[in-house]
Amino acid sequence: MTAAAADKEPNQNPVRPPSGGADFVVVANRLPVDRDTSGDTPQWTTSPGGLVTALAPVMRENSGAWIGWAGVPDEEIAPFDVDGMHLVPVTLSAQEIINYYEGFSNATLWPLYHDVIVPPEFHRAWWESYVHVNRRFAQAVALEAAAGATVWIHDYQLQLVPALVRALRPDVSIGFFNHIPFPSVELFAQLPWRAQILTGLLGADLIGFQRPADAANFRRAARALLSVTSRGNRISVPADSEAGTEAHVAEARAFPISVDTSALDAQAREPEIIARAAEIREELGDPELLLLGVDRMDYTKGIRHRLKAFGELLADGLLDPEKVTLVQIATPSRERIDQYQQIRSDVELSVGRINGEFSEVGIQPIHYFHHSYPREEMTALYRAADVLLVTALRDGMNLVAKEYVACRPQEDGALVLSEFAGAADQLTQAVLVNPHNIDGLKAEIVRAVAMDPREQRRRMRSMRRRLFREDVQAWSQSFLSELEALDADKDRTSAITADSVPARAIPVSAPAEVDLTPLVQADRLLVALDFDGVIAPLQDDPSTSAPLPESAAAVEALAALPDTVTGYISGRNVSVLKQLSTAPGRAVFVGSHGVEVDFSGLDLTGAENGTTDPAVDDSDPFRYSAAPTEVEQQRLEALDLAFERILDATPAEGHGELRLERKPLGRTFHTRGCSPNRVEFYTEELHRLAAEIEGLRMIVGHAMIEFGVRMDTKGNGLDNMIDRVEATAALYIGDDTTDEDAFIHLHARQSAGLTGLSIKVGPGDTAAEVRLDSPEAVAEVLARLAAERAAHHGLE
Ligand code: GDG
Repeated sequence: MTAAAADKEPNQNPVRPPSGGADFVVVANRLPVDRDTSGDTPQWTTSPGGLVTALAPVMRENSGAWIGWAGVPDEEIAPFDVDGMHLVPVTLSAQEIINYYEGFSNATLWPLYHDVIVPPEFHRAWWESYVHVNRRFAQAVALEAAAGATVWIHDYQLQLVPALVRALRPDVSIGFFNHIPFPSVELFAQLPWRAQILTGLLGADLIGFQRPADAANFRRAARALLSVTSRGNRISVPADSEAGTEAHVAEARAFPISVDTSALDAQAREPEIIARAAEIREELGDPELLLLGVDRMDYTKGIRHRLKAFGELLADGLLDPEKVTLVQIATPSRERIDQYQQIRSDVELSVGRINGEFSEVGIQPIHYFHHSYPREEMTALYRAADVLLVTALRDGMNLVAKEYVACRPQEDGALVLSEFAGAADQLTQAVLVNPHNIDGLKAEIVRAVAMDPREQRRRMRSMRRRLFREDVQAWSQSFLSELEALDADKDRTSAITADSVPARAIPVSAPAEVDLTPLVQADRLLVALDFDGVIAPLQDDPSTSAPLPESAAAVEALAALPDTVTGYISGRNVSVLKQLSTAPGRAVFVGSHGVEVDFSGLDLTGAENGTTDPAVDDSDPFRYSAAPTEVEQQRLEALDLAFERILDATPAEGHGELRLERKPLGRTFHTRGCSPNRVEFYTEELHRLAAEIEGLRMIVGHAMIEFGVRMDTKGNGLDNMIDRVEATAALYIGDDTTDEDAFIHLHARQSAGLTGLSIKVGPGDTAAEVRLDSPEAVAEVLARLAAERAAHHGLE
């Protein structure tokens, strides 16, 4: 496949496949487990890390799934559960590990994103593999995510996944977090596939970075290279007809990652850890001062610069090898990549030279370890060390620095920290260094080593306080709640109006022309209807609405048929809707634009037409939906107040007055009967209100504007109804702009295999398939459907 083909292909395949069961999906290159083959049968053990700690509770609460590579090439592994987490392996071939992982991810993107410390390599075969693997990850997400799920994609290996997921599953909420820096546009622009990467990322609703500077670099790159516009943190992403995505807003901002501070602090206080820390010092020959470096063996970590400074300090006599020891742990990493072999030999050469020069019998200035240790040993090392050296040349965050601070319950010790690590933004009380400046680095190491204990305590205390507040749990919570807020916002900013949906002008059909055959023959049919303007002609005073007798008869006939359920989906309250509608005992209801539901009609199969379940207390408006939360209640009160204010300010000229309808979870402002200048005034005021009160969902309809304090739409209501009824086919008829959402949802269900028909009543562009001109025409269609379906069941 050519690179160009790879760019275009992603979205041709599954269109909205049936959704799986996970409400929360984490996507990362690696699953958080390692295979332990030491026993007779291989076992999976969780690899402890900050990300797992932060996300495991969210995963358990939300029936979450984690999608990633299991670390074993060429092996198809079935999904499995470990520690209450559902893990879904994505298979990578040995060749893909070379091209996608070692190649494009770690020899193209990694160096490019870390300020080209080593030159990035650009190879088209690597890119193709990256596209391929990203697509496989996106498909796994599309199959695993439940309807409306939250999907959180991690890191530079998966930058195309957000847009691919958006195209496959427009219903899910998509977050992306970049763990490594995002380079300046001048460097990023080198990437031959820069536009594809930016477009991939912009598929997310929220794009998180470690530092504000990274987020700013990203926004600048998007503006400069894709010609998108941004305002503050928000980028307007245009629709992409090729990918099949609609226009949306993506927010790009910083969410600095952190560590599980309390857990590390608690571990560092355990007697075994304290004893082990003392033992480590003893085994090292009881140095007066213990310096520590902990890094993956990576050229970004500045290990060579650190060793150079340390070696020179020994040579200068500013550090005494008899008193000072440096422990350097460099855990093996990406060992098949040339640049990593190079850094390892450079480091080892340097360690060898320094030790060769300054060691005596019983004295060794550097203890170097090229292997990894259990977490307890790391904590003991942090607890044992007087000074931690973090000299990264570029680092997204650097968790080692934060772990050291968390592991110092006695508030002593000093942290030397590179200003090129993201952690420098939070750990401002560290001894900050520019590792490129070897003289400066040396001076700052001396300063840390000689720091007065009171000064150490003051700095350490302040850093710890911040880390307790800004721990990894706070990090994931703030990211996820921002993502959720954006989702809510989305509903509001896209207040459903006729011009904000992909609508078309379609001709009016005669009732007799509408093809009802698929519905007539369906195994289990849902007939879902809007009420006003569909079953009942519109009235100036909504309380006088009544169904047309022909419609009432047709709905009753339908409700009496086997495997046929009638339902109403309306902006009205469920309780009002029940009174006004026809066949209420058998029907199901979604009221207040999706917020309230009443499916009790489903329990009445076999009961007489029109009877109501005696157990149903219709006077309780919250019987089928939760009562407003405190925040929702405050918003309702704010709306009531605003209503008074608007009435007071109503201009004298004109006639008709704004009317308020109170609903359990919203307020509807009616302007029916008002003169045009008053309608204009009210509409303007109400739009202003939408911007003033947070968390409102605004729906603009015929002579009314509704504000919901809970987020839902007729589209969600219809989905809910289809699922509860277990329908194999659904008809939806609506007349209002609020019904467009239901039409769109029905289209999505049709793509996933449901038999469906959407009908719009009256003029205006619409996403529906068929247009009828009046409620009378609707009555005719419903009567035909009832008669033909009765005949199909042999019930004429
Ligand atoms: C990337 C970004 C960003 C190390 N050796 C051992 C061991 N470790 C643990 C450390 C720490 C983690 O590995 C390394 O995290 P860093 O943040 O320092 O660096 P990267 O691996 O480059 O991580 C980085 C991070 O993502 C998170 O967003 O901060 O900037 O480059 O937790 O303790 N752990 C154990 N034994 C070892 O020998 N158990």
